[in-house]
Amino acid sequence: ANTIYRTDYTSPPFLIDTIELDFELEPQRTTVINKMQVRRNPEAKYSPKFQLDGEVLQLISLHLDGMPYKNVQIDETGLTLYEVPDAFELTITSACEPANNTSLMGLYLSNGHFFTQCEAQGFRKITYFLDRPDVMARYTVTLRANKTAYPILLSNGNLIESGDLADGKHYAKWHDPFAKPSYLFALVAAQLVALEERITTRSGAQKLLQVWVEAHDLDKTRHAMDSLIHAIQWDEARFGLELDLERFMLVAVSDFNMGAMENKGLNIFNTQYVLANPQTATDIDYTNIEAVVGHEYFHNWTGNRVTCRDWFQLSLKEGLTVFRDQEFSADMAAADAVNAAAARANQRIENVRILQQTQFTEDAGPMAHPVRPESYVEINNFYTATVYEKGAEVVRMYQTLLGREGFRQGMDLYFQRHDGQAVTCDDFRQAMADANQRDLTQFEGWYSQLGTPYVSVRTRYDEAAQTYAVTLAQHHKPAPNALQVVRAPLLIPFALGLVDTNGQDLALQLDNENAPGAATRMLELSAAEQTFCFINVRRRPVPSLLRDFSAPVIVEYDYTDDELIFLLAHDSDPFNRWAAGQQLATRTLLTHARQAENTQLNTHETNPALIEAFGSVLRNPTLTPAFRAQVLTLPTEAYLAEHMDEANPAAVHAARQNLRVQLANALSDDWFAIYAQHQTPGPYQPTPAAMGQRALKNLALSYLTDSEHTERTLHLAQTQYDTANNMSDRGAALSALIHLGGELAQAALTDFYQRFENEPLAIDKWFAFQARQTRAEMDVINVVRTLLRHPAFTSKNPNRVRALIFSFISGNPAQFHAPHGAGYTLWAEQVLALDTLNPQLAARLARLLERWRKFIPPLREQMHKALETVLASAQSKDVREIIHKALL
Ligand code: BAL
Ligand code: ZN
Repeated sequence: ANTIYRTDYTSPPFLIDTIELDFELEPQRTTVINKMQVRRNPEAKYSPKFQLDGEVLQLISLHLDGMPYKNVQIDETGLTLYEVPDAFELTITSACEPANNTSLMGLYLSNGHFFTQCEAQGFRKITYFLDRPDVMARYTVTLRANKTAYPILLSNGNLIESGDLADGKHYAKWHDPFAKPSYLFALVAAQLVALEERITTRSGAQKLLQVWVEAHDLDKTRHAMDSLIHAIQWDEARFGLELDLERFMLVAVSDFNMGAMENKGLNIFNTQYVLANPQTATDIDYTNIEAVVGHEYFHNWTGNRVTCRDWFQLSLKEGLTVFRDQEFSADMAAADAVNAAAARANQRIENVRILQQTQFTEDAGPMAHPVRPESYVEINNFYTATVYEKGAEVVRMYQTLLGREGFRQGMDLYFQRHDGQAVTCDDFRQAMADANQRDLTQFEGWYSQLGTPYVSVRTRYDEAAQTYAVTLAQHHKPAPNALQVVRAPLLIPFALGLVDTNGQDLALQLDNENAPGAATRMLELSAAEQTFCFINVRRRPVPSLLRDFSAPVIVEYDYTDDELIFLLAHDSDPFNRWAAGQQLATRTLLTHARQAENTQLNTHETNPALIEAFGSVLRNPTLTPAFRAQVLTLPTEAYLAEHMDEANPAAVHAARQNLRVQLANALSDDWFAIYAQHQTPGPYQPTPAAMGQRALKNLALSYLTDSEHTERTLHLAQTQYDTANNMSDRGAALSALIHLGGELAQAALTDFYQRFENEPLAIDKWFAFQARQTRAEMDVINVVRTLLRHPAFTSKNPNRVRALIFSFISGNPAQFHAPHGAGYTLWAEQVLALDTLNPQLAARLARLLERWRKFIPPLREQMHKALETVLASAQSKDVREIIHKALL
C-alpha cells in the first residue's frame, strides 16, 4: 500500500464553496444527489485534471453545468474529470449500501437506524468529494426517508425546512452556516427521543440543546446534558469561546469505533460515553462522560472553527482538545471539592497514569511516531496515544512556560488569525510565540521528534558553601526499528522543589538571584546539559523532581528507598507524592519479578518499609480518600512488564499478586476499618468526594479478597452486591466475588446478567469482568472462548469486542501470555475475523501484539508466528500497516 508523507503536501487544486446533498435513505441502497460549486484554487499549482475521492460507490450520473459529462475516468479510489473549466457546477448522483457497511465508516446502520462517521476519510464512502480537511464548504442537506421507521432526521447546523412526502415518507432540510471540511459532516435518521434544554449564552443568545437516544435510554441522559451545559459555560469563562449555532445536538449510537465524534452541531457518541444512570454506569463512566462530552464540544472551536490543514496535523486539534478537556475536568472536580488542590492533583495523576501506560509504551515500540507524524499508510492508525495524550502534554507545556494568561493570549491570537481556516501545528506555535513575544523555535522538537525524552539528574550538596547544584541532562534511547531520527535538545520545563529534612519546602534561591523565591521552581532545560545552583541551603535536601509532571519525560535519579518513603510522606506536591510511592512499588515489584523468574520469590518476605509507608498513607485522615486510593493502587502488570529488560508476564503477575497479598494481610485491620468508614449511604451522587469514598472502599474490598480473611470478605462482597444502589459498588462486589471464586461468584454472574439483560453497556461489563479475572486456577482463555459463543456476543459491535477480547488481552496479561501460546492463536483468529468486517477495530486489536520483541524468548517466538499468520491473510491496509511495522 502507498505511504503518504507529510512533506508531500500540496494545496488542493480546486475548491468547493458550497455543496447541496440530497439523500434518499434506504437501508439496502441509498441514493445521494450531490451538487457542488467548484472553482480552481488560485493559490495552487495548475492541474489539468480534477480528481474526486470516492470508495465503494456506484456512480449513477454526472453533470457539469447541467450537461452530462463524459470526459471522466472511474476507479476504486474515485473519479478523474478532464478538461474542466475554471469554475463550474458539478452534480453527481451515486448510491451506497448502508446495510452492507460493517466498517462503521461512511453511512451505516446501527440497530436498524442510519448513522455516519466521516473522520478521517469516511465521507468518500457517501459521495464523491475532495475528501481532505483543507477543502471547506458550506453544506445544505436534505434527508428523505420513511416516516414511521425514521421519524427523526438530523444533520449539521440549523433545521430550515421539514414536511411530509408521498408514500409514507418525510423530509428535513438542514443548513450549516459555517464552512467545514467533509470529515465533520454527519446525518442521523432514526427512531429517537431527546432530552432538551434551552440555555442563554453570555452574549444573550438563546440555544437549544438536545441529547438524542432510543426511548428506553431517556433516563440515562441527564448527566450528559449537565456535562454539556457545564462545558459550554466553561469554554466561555476560561477561553471566551461561545457556542456559535442555534442548536447543539448529541446523539447516542451503539455501534461506534471511536468514543465520540465532533461533527459540527451534531456530535455522535458511542453510547458508552453518553448514557448513564446510577444502576448502569460506574463513577468512571460518569467521569468519562463529562470528559468526552466536554472534549467533543470543545472541538467546536479547536478542530471545527479552526481545523487541520492535513492529517499530519491531527494533534493540532486532538492534543489541544484533550488538554482542554483535562483542564475542564480538573476545574469541575476542583469546583465541587472541599480540597480543590487535591481534586486537581487526582485528575493529573489519572491523566499521567494513562500517558505512562499507553503513550510511553507506544513511543518505545514499532509504532513510535512524533506528535506530528511524518508518514502513514492508513490515517486511522494514527489516532494514537501520542497524537492525543502526548499532544495534550505538549500543549500543557505552553501553558507551563507562558503562564495561564500568556496561554490565553496565545489562544486568542490563534483564533483571531485562523478562524475559518485549515492550519498547522506550526501556526499554533507561532500564535503562542507572537502573543507572548517569545521565540519558540526550539519547541518545534516536541512535534518532530519521536520517543520519550529522558532527563537524568545529578545533585551535589556542598556543606561548606551551603550550595546545592542540580545538573539536568537530556537524552533519548535509540529509536525502535532503527528508525532514522534527528535529535536536538528540547525545551523542557522542569519543575523542581527541595524538601528540607523536616519535610518543609525550601524557599529557592539561585546563585544569580538576590532573594529567595517560591518553593517550586520552573527550570527551563534547553541545552543537552545544564546545572542550576541553589544557594543558602543549610542542610542536604531531598529533591522533588518534575513536580506535577511538568513535561512528558522520564526522570532518572538514584533515590534511595528512604528518600522515596520520605517524599511519599512529605512532598508538598501531591503528584510527586504519588509518583514516589509508585516508584517505590515498581522497584520492589521488579525485584520480586526477577526473583519469581528464578523461582526464588519468597512469598513471605517483603519490603516492610514499603508496607509501613503505604499503611501510613492509608490511615492518614488529612489525605483525601481519592488520593489514598491512587497511592495504594499498584502499577499495572503491563506497566511493570514494560519495565523489565525482557517482559515476563507470569513473573510480574506472581510478584504483584504477592505484594497484594502482603499488603492485604499486613494492613487487614486498616482495610476493614476503611471499608466500614467509607460507605456512601443515601442516593447515589457522582461528586468527586463520593467517588473518592467509593474508590477507596472498593479498593479495600479488592485487597481483602487477597487476604486470609476469606469468609469475612465474602460476606462483605455478597452484601454489597445485594444492596448496592449503583454500578460502581455492584460491579466492584461482583469483581470481588469472581476473584474469590466458587458458587457465589456463579450465582452473582447469573444474577447480574438477568438483571441487566436489556442494558448492553452493563452486559459489556459482565463480559469484561470475566475476561479480566485472574484467579490462578482459572483457565481464562477457555472462559473467553466460551463467551465468544454466548448469544450476547457479536463481533459487529465494537463495544462488545472491546469488552471481551481487548479486556482479556490487555487487562489480563498473565493469562493471555500463558506459556502454551493459546492466547496468541485466539488473537490471530480474532484479528483476521475482524479484518474484513471492521478494519479499524481489527488494527486496534492487531496493535496489542506490536511489542512482541520486548518479551522473553519462548513467548516472543510464538508471538512472531502469530504475527506471520496474520500477515499471510490480512487484507485491510489498516491491519497490514500495523503488522508490517511490528515485523520490521
Ligand atoms: N475526532 C475524533 C474523535 C475525537 O477525538 O473527538
Ligand atoms: Zn478529539
